[in-house]
Amino acid sequence: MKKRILIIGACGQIGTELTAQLRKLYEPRKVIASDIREGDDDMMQGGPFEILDATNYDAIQDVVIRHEITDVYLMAAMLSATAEKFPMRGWELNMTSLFNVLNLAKDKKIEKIFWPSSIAVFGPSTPKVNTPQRTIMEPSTVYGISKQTGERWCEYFFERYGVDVRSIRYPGLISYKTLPGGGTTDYAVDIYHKAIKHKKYISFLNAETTLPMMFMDDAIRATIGIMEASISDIKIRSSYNLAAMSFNPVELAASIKEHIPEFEIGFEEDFRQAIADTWPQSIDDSEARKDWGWKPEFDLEETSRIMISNLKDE
Ligand code: AKB
Repeated sequence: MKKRILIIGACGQIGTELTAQLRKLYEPRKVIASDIREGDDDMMQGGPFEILDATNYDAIQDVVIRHEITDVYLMAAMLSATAEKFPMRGWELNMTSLFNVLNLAKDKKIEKIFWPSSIAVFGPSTPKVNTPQRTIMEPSTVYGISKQTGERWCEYFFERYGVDVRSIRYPGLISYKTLPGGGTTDYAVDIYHKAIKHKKYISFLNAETTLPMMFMDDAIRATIGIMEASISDIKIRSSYNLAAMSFNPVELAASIKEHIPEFEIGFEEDFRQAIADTWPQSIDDSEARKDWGWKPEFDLEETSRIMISNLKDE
C-alpha cells in the first residue's frame, strides 16, 4: 500500500496513543512520528521518528519528501489554558502549523490531512445543551478563536483547492496512558491520579461545571475512522461535532467513589472556570453518526473502571 503517514506532535496526549494505534494498523516503518523533542522508548523504538517544529514549513516539507508522506495528522497545538497565558504564542503555533500542512496539500505534496478542532470553537452565546453542528459560534478564548479560524480555513482550502482535510471537534479526553497538557478539561484525568494516590482531589472547576468528555480509545477510533472514511462520506469540511458523555466534577467523583469509597472532592476555582463557563455542556453529533458512522463505545462508568484498574497497577 502506498499510504505513508506523518504524525506531527506525536508525543502529546493524543499523538502518543494515535501513533501507537497507527503503528498497529499499518506497517510501522510507514508511520513516521515527529515532535519538537524525543518521546519515550516505545515512541522512539516503535518506528521512524523525526525531530520537527510544526511551525517550520521547510522542515515539514523536507520530512514529507524524504519519507514520501501521503497522510498528515497534525496534533501539535497549544491548548486552552496555556494559550490564555501566552496568547500570541498560542495563535502562532496553532495557525502556522495548520497553514503549513494546508499549503503542502494545496501544492499536492501530501494527499490527506487530519486536523483536530475542539468544543472550544463554541462560546458564551452558543446554545449549551445538545449544541448543534451549525449554531452561533463566538469563542472567547485564544485557543477557541484559533480553532474556529482554523475550521474556516480548512473549509476554504477544500472548496478552493480541493484539499482533503478532515476534522473533528474533540471534547475533553481521558486516558490512563498519557497526561493532558495545558487544557481546561485536564481535571478529568488528574482526578483519577489523585484519587488513587491521595484519596482526595481539589477541583479547579466548580461542582456545576458540566462538560463534554470522551475516553481516549473512542477519540482514537474516531480520528482514524474519519481518515479512513470514503471521501464522498465527508460532507463537512470545517469540523464534525463528536460526543460520548457529559458530566460535572461531582458526578465524576461519584463514579470514582464506586471504586474508592473513601475518595473526597473539594473545590477551588481558578482562571480555568471562566474558560469552562463559555463551553457547551453536551454536543449533538448526529452528523458524524450519519455521514461516517461514528458511535461512541465508552460511558463514564466504563471509563472510571478502566482508568482506576490501570492506574492502580502502576
Ligand atoms: C482543552 O481543555 O483545552 C482541550 C479541549 C477541550 O480542546 N482538552
